Amino acid sequence: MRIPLIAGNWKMNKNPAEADAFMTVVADQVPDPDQVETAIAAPAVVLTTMAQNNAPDRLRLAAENCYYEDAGAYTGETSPKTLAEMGMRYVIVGHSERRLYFNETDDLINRKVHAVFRNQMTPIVCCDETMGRRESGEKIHWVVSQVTGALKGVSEQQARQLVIAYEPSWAIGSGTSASADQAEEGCYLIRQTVADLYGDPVADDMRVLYGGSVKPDNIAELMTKRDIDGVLAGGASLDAETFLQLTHYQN
Ligand code: G2H
Repeated sequence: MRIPLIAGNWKMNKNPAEADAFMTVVADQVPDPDQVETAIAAPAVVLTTMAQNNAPDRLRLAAENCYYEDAGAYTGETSPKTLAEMGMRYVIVGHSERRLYFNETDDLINRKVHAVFRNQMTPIVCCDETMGRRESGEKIHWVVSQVTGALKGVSEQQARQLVIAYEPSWAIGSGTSASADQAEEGCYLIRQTVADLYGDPVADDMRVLYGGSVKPDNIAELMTKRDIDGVLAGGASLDAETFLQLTHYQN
């Protein structure tokens, strides 16, 4: 059985004091991780404080990015080994903003996926899709090639633990989410791609999230879909009460 994962992605928002205030509100109120797992991805500089201060056991911490080497002369990069030592459970890899503004390629993303697994964390691999590609019918090829590229050399055992997020760029930060059916279509395509690569049992274990303008008023419908195992929420994860509403989508 796949445990739902409700993850927030703060992007480049919040300072350590704001992160502390958020944690104080949500610490005892997020669901039991055996029922619904919850995570917050924060900037590395903020994670340092969060990991030291009051990160509750039941809320997983996640990094928004990392480098693919563990240490060395890579000025300005974040070591996956250090993130693991700090207690990170997840690392977002290949978010569309990384692909768009920092020219991240499938090859780079694949190296990062290996680095995250090597350090016993779980990658949340993001897969995007532009409106142009959707309208021109290129969508399937585009999503399949991102998934295939990210998973090159990933073992069957690692693929089972993997999380992949389907995040159509036209829904990101726009305030307009994909419809539940459009989101399911993308998540289904990702699961089928993993099934083609590793077989149905692996694809059945792996979790697929939807991301793009998820809010308390659309999460419940998204979560009814067979291939949607959770969400990656940006804007709606910044306010503690709103994030809590997302995590309690079943109520
Ligand atoms: C997509 C999402 C979080 P938002 O980037 O990954 O952001 O929910 O603000 O669209």
